Amino acid sequence: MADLAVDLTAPNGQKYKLPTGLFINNEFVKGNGGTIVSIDPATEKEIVTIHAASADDVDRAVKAAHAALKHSSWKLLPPTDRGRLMARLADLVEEKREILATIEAWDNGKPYSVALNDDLGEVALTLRYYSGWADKTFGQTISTTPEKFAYTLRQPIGVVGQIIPWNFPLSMAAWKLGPALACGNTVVLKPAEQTPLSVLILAELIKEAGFPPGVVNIVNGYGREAGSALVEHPLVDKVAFTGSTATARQIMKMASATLKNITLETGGKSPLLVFSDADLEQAVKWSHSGIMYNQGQICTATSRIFVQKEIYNTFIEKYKEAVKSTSKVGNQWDESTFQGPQVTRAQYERILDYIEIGKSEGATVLTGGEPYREEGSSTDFSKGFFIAPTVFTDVNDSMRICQEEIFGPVVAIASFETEEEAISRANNTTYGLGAAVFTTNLQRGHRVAAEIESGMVWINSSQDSDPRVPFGGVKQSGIGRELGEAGLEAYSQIKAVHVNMGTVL
Ligand code: TXE
Repeated sequence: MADLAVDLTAPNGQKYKLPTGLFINNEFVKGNGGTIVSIDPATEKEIVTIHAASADDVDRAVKAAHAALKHSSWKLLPPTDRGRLMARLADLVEEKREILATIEAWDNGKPYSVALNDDLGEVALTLRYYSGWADKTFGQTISTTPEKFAYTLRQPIGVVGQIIPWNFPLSMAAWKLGPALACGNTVVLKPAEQTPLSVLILAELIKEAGFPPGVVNIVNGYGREAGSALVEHPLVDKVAFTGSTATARQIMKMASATLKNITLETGGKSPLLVFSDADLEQAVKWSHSGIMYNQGQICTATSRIFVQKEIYNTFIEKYKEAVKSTSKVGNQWDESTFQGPQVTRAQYERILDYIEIGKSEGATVLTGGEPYREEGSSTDFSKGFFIAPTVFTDVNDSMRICQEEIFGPVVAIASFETEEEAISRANNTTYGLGAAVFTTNLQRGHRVAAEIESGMVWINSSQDSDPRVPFGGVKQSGIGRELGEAGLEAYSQIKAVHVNMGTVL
């Protein structure tokens, strides 16, 4: 494959030129790690074939990032100007949001309107938020003795390797790039091989915004080759990863060889508790979108719902109605689509396997439970990775569908009697990413929020996320925090400088 750019016309009529190479030193270059074929998950047709990075290509990218770290055009750039570049990038993302959303929807399968309004909105907001932090991260002065004092400098960690998943490709890139650049690091980012396309346009915008060569390098490639090479590279000082818990474990092992700083955001099996005093309409609405949004491919998806016994039957009835009225399945371009195809055949099959596991474990399928098919729709369902939104009832907590992350439009609903029982069952998981509680009792809301073992809790909502608010997990859902002021700590290190003003020993 020789071409480094191709002309594409998306199903919604948008035309654009897509770079297909690796972005190193602000140039697109060929990759030597084979190719990646990008597939439209609604039609299973090829969109385009792009370059993949070999370990040697990753080495080139890391060396470019290392050189940029030392180069005065980045190292000596006043922090305010660093922030200005980031704000410019946010502006460019907004200008190009229709193209970016088109590519995101085509490559990932999410509805175009969701990509445009939610994903692209979040990308610009996150970059702009962190642009404001660039000149507001300071050290401290610490008095020690009358003749001595110390001060701290907040310095970048260095070259950062960032590995992102396919469920929110551009948002994940912004979550990772924002704090890293605000703190003055340089970056090699590896997108997921399932969704490699939209970040290629982001790369063009990074250059257009004026970032010096080597500050951001983007290498598409496979996890086992390009991903491992990035994690193992001795010049990479930090690795930030979002993906599966299994891969996170491998990354921790690889990173231990050179004792790299790491942050990990992994899987979840987040609980959502509905108490009998809850606003039922609200609880149904949020608990539906909390798992069904983004085709259920959300790390914080509230995939286990616990409903207090007194209202369980009414809740189930209303939930079924909500799925019927809201979860409209279709292709990315139909404006009425709520749920598009799953991202890949592998994910589609994995979810269908879990549905079969749930049935064989004895759970009841309230609705769904199979691939989605519909006659006479504007979407052709003879192809594509469409799954009927699936609700399991009559579950018990030890079932695999209640313990393992399914990462699809599949939810398990159980009942509980007391607050104590609800908390203990919510915490009965190796994960600890998100949790939600629905109640109109103020004390109970805060009491449960404090007791749940998770990095984030929503009271009377689900999936709220904001660049100003820290995001991350406890237990096997991750290490460290992204977003907010906490996100800066993951990308800067403190140097202590001791000063002696006196002359005696
Ligand atoms: O994840 P992987 P997969 C969960 C979800 C999903 C499951 C499998 O349950 O069904 O993981 O998804 C890179 N060294 N989540 O297989 O493998 C890979 O190239 C370095 C939850 O897609 O973890 C990609 O860029 N990197 C999640 C990234 O890791 C490696 C989002 C994620 O891929 C690597 C995605 C290696 N050895 C999946 N192997 C969330 N937390 O949001 C792979 N990669």
